[in-house]
Amino acid sequence: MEKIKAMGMNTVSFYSHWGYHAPTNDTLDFETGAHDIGRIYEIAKNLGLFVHARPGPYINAETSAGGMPLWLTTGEYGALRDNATVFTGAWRPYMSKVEEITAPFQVTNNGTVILYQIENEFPNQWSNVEEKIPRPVPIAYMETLFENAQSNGIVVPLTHNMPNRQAKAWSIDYDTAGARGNVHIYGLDNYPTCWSCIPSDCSTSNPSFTLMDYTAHFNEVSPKQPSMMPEFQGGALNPWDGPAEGCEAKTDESFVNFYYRDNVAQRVTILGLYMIHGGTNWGWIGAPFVPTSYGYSAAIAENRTIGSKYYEIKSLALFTRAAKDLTKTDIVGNSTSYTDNEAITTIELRNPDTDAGFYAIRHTDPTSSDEQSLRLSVRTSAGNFTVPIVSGNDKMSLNGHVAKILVTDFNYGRMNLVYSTAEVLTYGIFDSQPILVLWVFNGEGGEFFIEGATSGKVVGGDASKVQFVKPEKGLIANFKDQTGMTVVTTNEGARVLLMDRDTAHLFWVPALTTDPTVPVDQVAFVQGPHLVRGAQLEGSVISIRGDSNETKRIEVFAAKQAKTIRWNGKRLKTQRTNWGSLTAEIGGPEVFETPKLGTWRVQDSLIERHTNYSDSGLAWVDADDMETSSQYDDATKPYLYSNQYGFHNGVHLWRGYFNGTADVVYLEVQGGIAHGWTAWLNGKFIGSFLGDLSSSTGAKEFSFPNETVSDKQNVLLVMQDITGHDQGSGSLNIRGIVNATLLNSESGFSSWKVAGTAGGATGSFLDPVRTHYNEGGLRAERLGWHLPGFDDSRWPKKSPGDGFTGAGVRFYRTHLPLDTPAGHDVALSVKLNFDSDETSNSFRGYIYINGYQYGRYYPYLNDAMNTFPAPPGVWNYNGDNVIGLAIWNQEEKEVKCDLEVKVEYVLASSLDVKFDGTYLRPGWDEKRLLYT
Ligand code: IPT
Repeated sequence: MEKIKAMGMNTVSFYSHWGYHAPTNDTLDFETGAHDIGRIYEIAKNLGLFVHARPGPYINAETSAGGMPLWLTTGEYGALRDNATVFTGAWRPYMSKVEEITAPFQVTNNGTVILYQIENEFPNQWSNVEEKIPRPVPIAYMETLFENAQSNGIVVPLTHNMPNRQAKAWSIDYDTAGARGNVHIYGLDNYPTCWSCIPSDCSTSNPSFTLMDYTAHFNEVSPKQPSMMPEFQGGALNPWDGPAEGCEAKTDESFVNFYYRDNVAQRVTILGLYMIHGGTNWGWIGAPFVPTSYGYSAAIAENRTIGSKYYEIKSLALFTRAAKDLTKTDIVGNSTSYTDNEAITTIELRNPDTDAGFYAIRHTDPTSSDEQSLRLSVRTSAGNFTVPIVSGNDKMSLNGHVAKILVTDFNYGRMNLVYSTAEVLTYGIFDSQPILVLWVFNGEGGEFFIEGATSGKVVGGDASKVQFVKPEKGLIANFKDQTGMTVVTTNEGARVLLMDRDTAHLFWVPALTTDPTVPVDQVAFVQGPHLVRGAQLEGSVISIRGDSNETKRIEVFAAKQAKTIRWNGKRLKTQRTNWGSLTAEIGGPEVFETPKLGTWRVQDSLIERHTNYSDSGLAWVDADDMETSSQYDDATKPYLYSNQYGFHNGVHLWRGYFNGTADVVYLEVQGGIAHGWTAWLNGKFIGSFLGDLSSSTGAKEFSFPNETVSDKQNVLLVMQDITGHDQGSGSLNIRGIVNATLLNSESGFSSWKVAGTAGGATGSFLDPVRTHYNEGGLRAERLGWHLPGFDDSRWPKKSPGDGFTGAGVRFYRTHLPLDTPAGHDVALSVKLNFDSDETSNSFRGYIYINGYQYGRYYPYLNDAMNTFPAPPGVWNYNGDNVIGLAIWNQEEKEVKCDLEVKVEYVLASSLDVKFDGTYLRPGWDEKRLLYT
């Protein structure tokens, strides 16, 4: 969140996940571990960020059943996202609780929550959109959600987000039919290059850099509301078959530069980026969720790295934060006739109150990245100009997939920038004197006109590149070939900083206040560091917090009272420049290498396959339901649907008994896209379904090998893993065994038992902190071998790299002692390595870090997606870490797999990753022993 603030953003949005807070239909947890959403509001408030809360009840978000608790998926609650009493009764306690927690944090209570979204991409208001024929049930559902929020004290605007431009739902302006169900602010989501890393996942895919007409859409659907895009593409989810490195290339710094400027040009005044940080929960429609993630190629990467994409968004966000006139504009023109170059199109926005102008220029063919040069005709208070006007100098250029927003009559403090061919980065006011910051692409030049100034001087940088001209109403400065920073002063004491893109990327504007609107006289400017997280001015000391990746000089602009720079708590030898800024050298990070992993120990994690194993313990329940509430009732009986037995996540074990011989078993198992299963008869491996990227069901027929069938009692063990429930209308698709049929058997299966997440059958899960999503019914999980504090001292010493032969599951455990250098942020991930020439890829690996399941590795389906970062708090940087690895060999061949802890980055930082996060990592306890 500090990184979001440092980017220039004024708001953070988060989804709250119903299923995470409601493990059963009569529990709600907003307290344990990381469940307290009130903390998000407090942190946002302390950082100076508004919050757009998006609690669902449905959220999508690549999560299992789109965030619906999995106890809803049995069919007992009828259709989801419906207005029937049974479904309303299910969501009301959760939504009410979120609202109760949120209400005191609203901006109206001096808090931080400014918008509140109900539902998510729920397009069902109209059965006929153009004729506005309403659909009563979804409308009643939306109305109930709306009333619930208001009756619980939510007074900030209620919002919604639509997935496309066709459905036009829930806008009070569009609803001239009086259909009801509308929210206060209509929203439209859009992902121009597809929301998936694999473009064929999207039904329509446009050539790169195609644009859409949002203006016309908002004019039609929500003309009296702010034009809001709650989700605009910030990256792309990465499905099971995606590239390991993600899709940053298609949503890179050019993408964000170009598209986000277009959003501004189309008068989008509420713009949310999905996502700004993090990973996607593996996969998409068909099988989204497992409790692990893979990068979304977001500006703040899953491993918390920031780079050029982050910096490029910052350049625009700092501008929009300072350009208050942008919040109220009309589009007064859109054509190619603004410039002397047909290949360039300009949109002109004007603030009707101040007459400030904003000219957004881009290639007329948006897919073009040719270098174009141009002069632009602007209308200003000082007259009409075609700029740049200084003759003999370069024209403006537009080079690559980029756009520019150029201002006229831009007020900065008491000064007026009549026009500028360089983009405004920001401005600030220090001791009543403004500093304006302008930037151009590396090596480009620019020209700007300051009203009322009569002379100017280059006080820092190369004076020979700057030329001054004095028209009647002020001063024009024209500069060439910008590299680094140039400082210009005018006779009135105002300063202008000119910089190239690289310099702008490392230019920060930390706020000296927690007011999210960041008044321009309450900022500092800092150029140089990798990241500036915050600043404070106290007496003569300007204290700056941030991250450093190298030893370098930084430059700080602050009020004159500041004489010394303190960087991350350390006073620096500070000098003052001729132009009034302060400079000092900051240090780089220390070298840090991960310590060696401790001894690995191993245990068999699948003794349940053997005939002499007793399944009479608490872990198991009889799977004997002859009826189901599911609409999918066409299955062999008893119903082997895991959710109706209280088991929802991860590995499920099914034990089916039959008497006397049989030849063949036919099994149809449903676990979601990329799921797999393996079967053993009387302890002997009979076969596996290794997984499929296009089907959530795996059907197989296996003949029983000679001498595996007894003429007395036989037990078949089927182990399956669940990759999540489908999203949207697919949420009710069942998980479990759809068909289990014996051929040439006298009596067929006589009975079944099932084991899943410990405690599931009785509705009392054992790990409220990490939650039921974190663990399935693997022996290692039920018995808590993945948890810190479990005693493995009597286990044999063997590492996953030693390998093993035979279908089964081994659980490996080791320790990583960490003591990272104080004052550093260290990002760590776990990586699995194996050599496909040497060993089988028919295995599934589950990674646990201090009990958190942080990765699933399915090399048979994608062996490249093998790196799984985890955040501080999951890692303990100040002591022992327990790493667990379950290897499920799906065939008899040998599997071998090494685990490595990787340092993603080491930065000198103010972030305290060594905070005490013990509460997030509860240890093993004896209750686990009951689930043997
Ligand atoms: C949009 C969802 O609202 C969001 O939850 C997430 O799933 C996102 O997609 C993709 O990452 S829906 C989109 C297909 C328009």
